[in-house]
Amino acid sequence: MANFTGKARMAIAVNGSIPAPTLTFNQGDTAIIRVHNKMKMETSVHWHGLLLPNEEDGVPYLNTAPILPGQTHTFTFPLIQSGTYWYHSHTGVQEQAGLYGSIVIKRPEEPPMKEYVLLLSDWTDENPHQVLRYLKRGAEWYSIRKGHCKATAKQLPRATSKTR
Ligand SMILES: [Cu+2]
Repeated sequence: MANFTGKARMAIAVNGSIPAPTLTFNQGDTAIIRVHNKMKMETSVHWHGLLLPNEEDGVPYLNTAPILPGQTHTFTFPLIQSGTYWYHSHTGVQEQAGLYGSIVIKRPEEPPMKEYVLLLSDWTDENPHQVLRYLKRGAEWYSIRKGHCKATAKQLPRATSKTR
């Protein structure tokens, strides 16, 4: 359970953390990352923006097998670039539930200094599946609820936890 707004919601954390831990590497190193899936559903981790062998990219059913419940998957790839990137689940709405984090790859000549990663994300207390359903329906549900379309707002029920 996570609570960012005063309302607790089911979420997905990595090592107990949302966002997931910042992974720090040095350019030229080989990253070895073991993903233990302790959930009862499959998962995936995509290394967003990293240049790596196709089979390490982490997009399930496209270039990496999904990580099944209870399974451990080891990613191994050379770090040929530097900079700050992020990683996230590429399965369902797991990213929206909290499965994302940052990756920092330092240049070899970089002087040692204290650095901070600022990671911005959005959060909803609603079930992300519900959000996706409303968005896909093409209805102006979120505008209506915010009172941007006053005429129809009265006719529609408010989304509550009961509608999940
Ligand atoms: Cu991505």
